[in-house]
Amino acid sequence: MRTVEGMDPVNHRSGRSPDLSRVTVVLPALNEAAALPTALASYPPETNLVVVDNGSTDATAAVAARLGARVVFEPRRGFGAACLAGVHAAPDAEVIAFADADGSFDGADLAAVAGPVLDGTADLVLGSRLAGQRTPGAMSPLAVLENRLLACVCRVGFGVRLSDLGPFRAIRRDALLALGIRDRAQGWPLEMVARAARAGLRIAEVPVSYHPRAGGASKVSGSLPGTLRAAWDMAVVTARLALRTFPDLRALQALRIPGPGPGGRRTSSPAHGNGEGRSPQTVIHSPHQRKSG
Ligand SMILES: Nc1nc2c(ncn2[C@@H]2O[C@H](COP(=O)(O)OP(=O)(O)OP(=O)(O)O)[C@@H](O)[C@H]2O)c(=O)[nH]1
Ligand SMILES: [Mg+2]
Repeated sequence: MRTVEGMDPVNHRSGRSPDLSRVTVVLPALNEAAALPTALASYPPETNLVVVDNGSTDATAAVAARLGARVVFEPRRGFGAACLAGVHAAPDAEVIAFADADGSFDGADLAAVAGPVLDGTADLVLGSRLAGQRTPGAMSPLAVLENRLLACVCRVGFGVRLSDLGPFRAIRRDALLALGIRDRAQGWPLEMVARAARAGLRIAEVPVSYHPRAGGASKVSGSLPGTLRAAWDMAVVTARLALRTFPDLRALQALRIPGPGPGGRRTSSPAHGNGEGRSPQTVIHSPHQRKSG
């Protein structure tokens, strides 16, 4: 596993296979009827899949339901609104993973992404497309550049060293909700990482494979309006987080987050780590033995 800020590598693959029935995968989907069959087919059968639709005009919901996923409708528009609706729809999930619904990720990578969160060796794991195997053409040179820039923003602004701000990621549900992410649009993924860093969560990345979307049209980096909108949303999030304190992060004190044991240390930024969050001795605690989300 590739890690940040000197966290010791954790080879969760050498242990037992993670119990993926404890994971709910939230897949935000906007007009993804054509891609969903590929997107959903690759997940291990024990995985709980929640497809969140907030505004599709095609058969996204019907296709997702036919393929056995739970379908959640969210009336508010926006990528972040969809992600949050999926989290709220899975109250018993221990770990939430997020992935795109366009078939660009391989569900077989879920064990690598969720495994370190399930076994308690990381708090937030991001799948890095730039560190993993990419089908030629899966990411345009512009998308690669955008993600390198975002990785740079994470390093300089929030003290997190990443190769890619990937959307395929996993985090404990209680920790995620305690972060109090406010953005409801394309700034959601960046705000998650920024707030996790400020809260001192252990952030890690693992390589994941990445393919061109399996069908349908791009909403974000494959279209100019989508790219500009996402860039704006992320700029707003960055500015807001840079200017504001994080009073809501005190909610994390109610959780017990693991301290820097032999498995590694947290990724709080020396430049920004102002002690918000919780005391160094706290540990994550696992109220849920089994999800049903
Ligand atoms: N529910 C919902 N899903 C969204 C929204 N915007 C984007 N998505 C989904 O978010 C995921 C990422 O969007 P994509 O269009 O694949 O963006 P991208 O990966 O940058 O672009 P591609 O190169 O075409 O894959 C897909 O599953 C979309 O359907 C939204 O407003 N609501
Ligand atoms: Mg995509």
